[in-house]
Amino acid sequence: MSRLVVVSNRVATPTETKGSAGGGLAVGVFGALKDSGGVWFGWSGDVVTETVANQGPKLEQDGAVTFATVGLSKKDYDQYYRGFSNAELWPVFHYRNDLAVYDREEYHGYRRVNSWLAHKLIKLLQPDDIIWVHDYHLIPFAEALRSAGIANRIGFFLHIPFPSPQILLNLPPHEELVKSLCCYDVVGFQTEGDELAFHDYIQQHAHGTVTGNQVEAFGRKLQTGVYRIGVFPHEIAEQAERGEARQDVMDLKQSLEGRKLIMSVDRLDYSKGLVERFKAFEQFLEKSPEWRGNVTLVQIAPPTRSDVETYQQIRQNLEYEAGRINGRFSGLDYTPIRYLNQRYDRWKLMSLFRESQIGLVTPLRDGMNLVAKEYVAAQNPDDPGVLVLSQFAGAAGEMTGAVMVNPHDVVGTSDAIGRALTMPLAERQQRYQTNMAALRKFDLGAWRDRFLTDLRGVRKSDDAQKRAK
Ligand code: ADQ
Repeated sequence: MSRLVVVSNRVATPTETKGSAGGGLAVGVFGALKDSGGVWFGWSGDVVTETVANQGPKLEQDGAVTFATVGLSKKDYDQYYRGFSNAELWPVFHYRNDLAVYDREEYHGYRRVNSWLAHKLIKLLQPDDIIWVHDYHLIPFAEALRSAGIANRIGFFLHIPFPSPQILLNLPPHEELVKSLCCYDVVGFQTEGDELAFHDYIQQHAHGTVTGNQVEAFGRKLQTGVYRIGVFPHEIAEQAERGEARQDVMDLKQSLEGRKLIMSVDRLDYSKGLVERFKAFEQFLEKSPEWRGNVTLVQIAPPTRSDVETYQQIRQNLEYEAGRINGRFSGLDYTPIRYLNQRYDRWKLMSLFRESQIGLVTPLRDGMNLVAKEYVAAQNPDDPGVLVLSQFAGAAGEMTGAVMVNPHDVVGTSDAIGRALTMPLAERQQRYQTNMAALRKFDLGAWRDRFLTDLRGVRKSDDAQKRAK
């Protein structure tokens, strides 16, 4: 079997790839690397001097897997990561053109860093390697490799939504970016809607053709596919069960004094619908005085990208809203919203999910949303909590046992909270079983294996190009 090379903006540390310490994705990708041997390449997360950056990549060996990381200079970090990736691509791909800040210099920096990273990787490549590139930071990566004569099979998976053409057209270099995507052999999306949006762009704006999942555009042939990312439900259930008896979780339970618990966990990001969620909870307390003092919303939201201005604003907004709502409904021994800005160990999060009666997951737009899936997997089958889920999360396509909401509809979400809190056991169990069946079918292993099977199935790129002519 040919070696696998994974390329992502951030590389997991060897510890994060080990079972309960790390996130599911790191564990899943590492599993594939271990099986075929290979390299995981990307940014170390450090900002360093240009001299140090140019010395990389730093190599760390773990069995058959090499972790290869480079630091970024301040200028590269600002233009490639903070700038074009997170202040332009992220908002546009989440349908928030109003928050996007386009800066031509940053875009050039984004392409320059992609090219620089590609050249760093070339030194580590073998002719038969298959290369799997992840996410929006690295759209031009394959193009840079192709320009240097690399003919290996290269696949790309987009973790976030692909916007419909009418939204994408707002992004000044939209055509160059889609052209760059066409340099991959396989391009994978989270949902059918994302794949369709890409096909629409190809047909309507790139003079290309789409036949089934085969795309021809910009003189290249590629295939697309839908690969719904999942979790390992069995592993999560074990973590949740193990955490139940630990002191922290018992302390939380005691501090709730028999109150019902609603859990929400998100990175602090405007796409996650946190302000709308707080308002829906406020509406619920306003309309249902009998629940005041009897239900607590725990919102865990560790800050991310705090050097991007829109992220500073969302943080301020949320602190204000939490304070305002708590001011309205708190009692001497009751705080309706507990708002925590920390990261927690996975077992702790999973056992908090298990203790709660509702998982409130209401993003305004989300590629998939793994928290929704983790919430379901962590439940006690005999007495499961209810997932209340936004229709705009990719996960809504499979989690059909959730109570579905439109997060912009504050009253509708508030009604859903009331319904979930009073839902009879039989209905909760039935919804849980429906969701669990989907989780088992589309687990993290299936996502990874299906993508890699498709990528291994394409011919090397020079053959593909000859066929395209
Ligand atoms: P994210 O936007 O980061 O991912 P999500 O899919 O929910 O969103 O994954 C977040 C992960 O971080 C979850 O595993 C969660 O448990 C963990 N996490 C969140 N807060 C935490 C905390 N305080 N402490 C510890 N862990 C925490 C992007 C896309 C998603 C897509 C994923 C995977 O935006 O749509 O589902 O990639 O493809």
